[in-house]
Amino acid sequence: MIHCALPAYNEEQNIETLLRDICATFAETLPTRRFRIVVVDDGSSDSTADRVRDFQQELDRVEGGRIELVEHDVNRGLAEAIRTGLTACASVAQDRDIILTMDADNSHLPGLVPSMVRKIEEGHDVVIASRYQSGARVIGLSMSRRVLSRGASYLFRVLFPIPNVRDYTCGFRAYRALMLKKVIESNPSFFSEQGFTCMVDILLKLREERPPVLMTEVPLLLRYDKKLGSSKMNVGQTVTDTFSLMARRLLRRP
Ligand SMILES: Nc1nc2c(ncn2[C@@H]2O[C@H](COP(=O)(O)OP(=O)(O)OP(=O)(O)O)[C@@H](O)[C@H]2O)c(=O)[nH]1
Ligand SMILES: [Mg+2]
Repeated sequence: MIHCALPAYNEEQNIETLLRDICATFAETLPTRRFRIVVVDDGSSDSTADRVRDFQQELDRVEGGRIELVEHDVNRGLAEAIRTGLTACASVAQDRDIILTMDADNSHLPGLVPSMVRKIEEGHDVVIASRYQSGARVIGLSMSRRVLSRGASYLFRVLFPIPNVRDYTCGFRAYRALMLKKVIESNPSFFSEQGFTCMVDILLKLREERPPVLMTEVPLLLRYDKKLGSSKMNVGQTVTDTFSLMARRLLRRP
């Protein structure tokens, strides 16, 4: 089974399109795998949860898939939404399952999932949809955001090298369920980082695991132009948090 955790905060304009796209793509391209989508509505003040409930009823017609909605009563931020989503997936996943995360803003296309699944089947434990692999494309993202992301990628590669990994921050990933379940169970502080740096921190923690966690990447087509509504990311806060995380991890502080 494929479990897909979707953290969603005020995504009423995007979530239904994304869910429809995931269901159609998975049913067509991964017909032998059942799938389960866990939407974590992170205390949205818009109608994100209602949009998901509407679609849940429609999904009765799609074979092999189901959608679950977990609601935070107040907004707790991306890190807590990721924790809730990954924990919900890992707690029921079988060893041979695959656990995905994607942004719910429609900028990540589910058409990439079959090649990510294949990489896990080939033997990798983590597959990252990467903006920095040959063949990747980013459409619609501002130059300043591109420069910041590229700078972060460069610094993390120099300070915390991981074989085959160039994109430390992208939220579109696939994990081998067996590996993720073991790591979550054995490390009570696996989800310790708050803010948008939680995605990097997961990789930095997996980097420390022994035997080594095998990571690889596939080139991402980032369709930022398909995202409706404005960016909710606090860029200044994320830059500060990123430098703080780098310093703490270099000094081996929590
Ligand atoms: N911004 C934000 N996103 C959240 C929060 N909780 C969950 N999310 C979801 O986390 C995912 C990633 O957030 P995004 O805002 O898309 O982050 P990003 O892609 O780095 O930046 P933008 O797309 O420019 O906003 C999206 O699916 C959000 O809906 C939260 O508290 N704040
Ligand atoms: Mg986004």
